[in-house]
Amino acid sequence: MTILRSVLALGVVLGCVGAVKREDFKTCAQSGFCARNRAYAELAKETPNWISPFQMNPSSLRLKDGILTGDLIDTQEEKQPSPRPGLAFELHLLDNDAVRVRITEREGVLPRYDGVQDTVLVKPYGMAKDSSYKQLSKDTDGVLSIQYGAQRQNTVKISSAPFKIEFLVNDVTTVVLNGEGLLRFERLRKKQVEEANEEGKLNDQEARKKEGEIKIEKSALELKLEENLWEERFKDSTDSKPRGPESFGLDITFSGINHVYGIPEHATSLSLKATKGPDAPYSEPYRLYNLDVFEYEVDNPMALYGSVPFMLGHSKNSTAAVFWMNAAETWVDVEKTAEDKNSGILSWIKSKKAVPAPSTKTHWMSEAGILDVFVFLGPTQRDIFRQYSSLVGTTALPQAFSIAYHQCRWNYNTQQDVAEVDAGFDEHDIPYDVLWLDIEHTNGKRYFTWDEAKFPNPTDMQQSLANKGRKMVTIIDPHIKKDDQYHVSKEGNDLDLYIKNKDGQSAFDGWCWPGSSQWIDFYNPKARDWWASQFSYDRYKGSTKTLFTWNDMNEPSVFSGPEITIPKDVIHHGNVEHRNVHNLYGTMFHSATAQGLIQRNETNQRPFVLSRAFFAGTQRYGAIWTGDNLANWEHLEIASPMLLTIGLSGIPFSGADVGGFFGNPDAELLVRWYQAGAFYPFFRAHAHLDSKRREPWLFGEPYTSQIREAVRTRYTYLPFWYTLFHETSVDGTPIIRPMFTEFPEDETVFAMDDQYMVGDALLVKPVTKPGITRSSVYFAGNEKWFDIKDYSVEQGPGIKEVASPSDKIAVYQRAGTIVPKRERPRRSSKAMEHDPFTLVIALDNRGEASGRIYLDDGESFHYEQGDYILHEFRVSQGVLSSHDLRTESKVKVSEYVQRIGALRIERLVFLGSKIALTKVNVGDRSLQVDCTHAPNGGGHVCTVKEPQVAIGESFSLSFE
Ligand code: NBV
Repeated sequence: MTILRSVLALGVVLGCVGAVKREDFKTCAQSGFCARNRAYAELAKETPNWISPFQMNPSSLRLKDGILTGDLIDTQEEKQPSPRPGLAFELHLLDNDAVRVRITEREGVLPRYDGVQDTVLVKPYGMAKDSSYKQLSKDTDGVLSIQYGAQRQNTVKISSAPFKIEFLVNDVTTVVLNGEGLLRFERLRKKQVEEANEEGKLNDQEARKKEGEIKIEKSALELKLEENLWEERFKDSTDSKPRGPESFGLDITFSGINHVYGIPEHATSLSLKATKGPDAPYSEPYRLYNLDVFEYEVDNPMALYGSVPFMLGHSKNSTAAVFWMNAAETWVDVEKTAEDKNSGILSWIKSKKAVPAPSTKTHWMSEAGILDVFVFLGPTQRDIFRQYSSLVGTTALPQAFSIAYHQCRWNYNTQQDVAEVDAGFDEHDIPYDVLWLDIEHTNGKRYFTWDEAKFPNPTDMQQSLANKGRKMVTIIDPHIKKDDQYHVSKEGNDLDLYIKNKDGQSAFDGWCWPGSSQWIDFYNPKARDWWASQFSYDRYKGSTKTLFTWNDMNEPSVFSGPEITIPKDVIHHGNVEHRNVHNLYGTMFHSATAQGLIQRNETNQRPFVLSRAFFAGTQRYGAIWTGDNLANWEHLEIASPMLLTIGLSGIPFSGADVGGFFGNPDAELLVRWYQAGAFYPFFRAHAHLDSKRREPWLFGEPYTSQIREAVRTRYTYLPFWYTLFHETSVDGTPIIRPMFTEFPEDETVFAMDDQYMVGDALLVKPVTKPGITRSSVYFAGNEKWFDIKDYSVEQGPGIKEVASPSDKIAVYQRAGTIVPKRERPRRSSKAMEHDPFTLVIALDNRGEASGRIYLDDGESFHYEQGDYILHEFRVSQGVLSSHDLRTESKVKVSEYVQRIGALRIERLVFLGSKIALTKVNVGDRSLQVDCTHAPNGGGHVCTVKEPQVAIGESFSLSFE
């Protein structure tokens, strides 16, 4: 087995570009619990008048302090000779209007794992106040309803027999749990008891059969429900499953909602495709199981490196979301349907709204843990992002440099190589902020070390980058080479910090880059602290404060493991089986690393850590990227929907390898990828070890200039990007947004994923096909859109063909917005920090516009104490005003930030003015204004130079 995996790894090293090895990864049919839960869904479908065997005992329901509790009875179980007790049900009404539903075993044979919440939820949430909800009725038929929400606009209705939960917004059914009756809950059981029972049952059955009592055999589907309950084999590995089957499943219907989004990571479209039903494009459910998938395939619901079990549904009339808080392997079926049992015909007649749109039925299946799901009813998407992120956390505000451009390659080989690449950027006048070193920089893949022959003086190397305001990132993976001479390995052993084999005693070892390796158990708090301490400057020799970190292979990737990952039956601290927490492993590693970077400094510096694996909550620790994509047009195309999906699922700081990781892009693809990447929240070029060198100048002209232009464009918009990062750090609003987030009522955009918005202001349509010089762009809204390069104007709504020659992609600023920029090209973002600003003011039809700027020192946590600048710009009735939005106005802003705030606005550009501006005044000073016509006759472009106002100053400027 090991040899086979090593051959595979060798294939990786040699960079053989082939296709994804589908056979390395399970299908639903090969994953015991998925097959059983799917068979149950099929049984439900095939059984006329199927009803869920679960019933809520109405007399058990109690509502107190925002928590409703009750007993859930499994009527099937009750028929068993020795039935297990019913399930415990809880419903929490939260103070942010979310509702949490928890179902678990009462008095189970073994405890079910319920620890995900401790890692994922930021803090204990507040419960809804007594005055904010009201129990409506407890009818004889066992229906209990509670009204809740800011305006009591929401209702949650719990039906008893069969058990189902409906969520209504203004009396319209929006989300339904168990409406299709697919709730299924496998109880933990003892193997010996089970076997004895089984034997007893068989003997009994045999005897009764002989007597002719049992005539009906089990159907094929019923038999499937009993398959693979214990030990399970896949290829050459066996999952011992010592606790037996413990999966559960539940259907969640988004009523009257035809589009659902989220549940990354998959290389699929933004609007999720059906996996079931007559015309379903996919036959496999979407899988959530963090895996290292070599050469992943586009348009496939296979699992990838990260998982976020968050799904958002949106229609013209409603928006709702669910967060399925479970870190075990999970599969989700999606089915689109014209009708559903719950679409609430009566409720829409009552609400006098349009006939409901088709619904989306989803079926969630998890291997272990407890059923724990949050339901968010908005009412708007912004509300949902706020509600969800208040539970799992918002994006940590990154260091300013990290949203600029990063140059990476597996590998920059020597210190000399680094110096030459660095100089190349200056020679070609291309800005960049960070140079990355991949695994070859280490001494034999021993992380926290350097290959001394190739990198004899890492400190000097970092210093010479730092002299130009640049940083360095080195890779640190979670597999630790087994080697007693290697201090990290030895300490890990001495302190007993590794993941254990299924016996819970010996350390697990497997095969990875360094050869035989062990994996740090990040579930052990001691291991996390120890790991964090490895980043101190005295331990990580050769590191300086401008060195940051890249966490790769943290799914974790184990070449010798089943599905290239760690076996599910290995044991973590506290006797937790890996199966329960698999999808969280990478995040725990990511968080311990971020902690290390914070605590290495006395001076309160923000960390920067890029991770490949992710889960809900990852945003609190750093950025992620979409892993090993391919240098082809399909992968460039799929990057937009992937990043949009990850972003709306709470992790906006993400990017895709620019240029494509495997293979060699031609110059056209590379340029187009830079143009797209300049509008990814995380903007990094990267390449495989065996790909040809492709630093931005290597293809010669005109490509070098085209790449320079793309990268410079990114730098001009850095103040705008940074402001968006601030916004998301406060309320979880995605940075790059699907069109439907900004235009929630325009059905044309609900499935649109080849163009998107950056914030609320910029519309971006990457070119993702070769040989294209025109793009067909959808301009939404009844508004104008201004080309960011030449200010030509397009009027929405409608599709227009616009020019996308080789030196640009379509990027437009939306009327009604004000975007802050810095327009002087420099070699790094640091070198721009004292530069003046430009405001681009795109007036809407009423002559109005608004926008913001957020600024701080770009490095420290002092902003948390109010050391920042936040100004809002607004144009109304011929007046441009700027006012302070800081809430902590009493807090003293540091001298440094005051200096930033005193930087001047050097230019105001007014777009969309119906008449040429003639007079512009600040107080009694009148300013010079120059107007020209926008190229395609879309109005005037008027520029005011040196208005003599500062970026952090409150001012008011009139124009006519
Ligand atoms: O460390 C080498 C690579 C890295 O360049 C890439 O970005 C990661 O996604 N790493 C995976 C391991 C090997 C990939 C074939």
